[in-house]
Amino acid sequence: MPKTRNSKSATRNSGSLVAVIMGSQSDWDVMRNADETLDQFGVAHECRVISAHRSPALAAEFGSTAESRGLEVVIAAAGGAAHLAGVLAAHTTLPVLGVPMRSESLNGLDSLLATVQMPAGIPVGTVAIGKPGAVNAALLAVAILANSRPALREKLHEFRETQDKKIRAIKLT
Ligand code: RP5
Repeated sequence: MPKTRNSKSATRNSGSLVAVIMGSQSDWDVMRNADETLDQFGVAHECRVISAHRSPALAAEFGSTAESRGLEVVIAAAGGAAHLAGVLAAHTTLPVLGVPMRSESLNGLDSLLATVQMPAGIPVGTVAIGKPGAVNAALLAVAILANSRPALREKLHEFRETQDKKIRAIKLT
């Protein structure tokens, strides 16, 4: 499965359907949950660090070439002044899912608001702060891809059935 981390070219077609982008290497411990979830569904994807603030030209280049590279969904995670998802969304019409990272000073509330409060016209689908958001962004990406891929839709049904069975099997006393 293709996975590129900070490869030099943002324009090469890697065969990935989903890009998992994060603002810093420090986001990886959380965002590996998105990586693992996409692996679980066998979805070709790539993970890389691109900062809206520290590497603004790369963010613009990545966003504006994402569609022509064959990507179908972009997941973007950032913390604090979390502008990455919005900046990528400004450069592409692909669906962009924003994952707010927990931050040191405001515990991720800053990240959540910065990611979710997009102006009308440039949508970012924002998920929960941290790990639940990373997992759910990946599941939403799978659900988007499943609209035209019946095998993925079937895997999503199986995933939900497994969850349901686990809950039903819980005996507390
Ligand atoms: C954001 O600032 C990153 O997404 C990260 O969540 C946060 C802190 O980054 P580092 O200072 O750890 O690189 O841009």
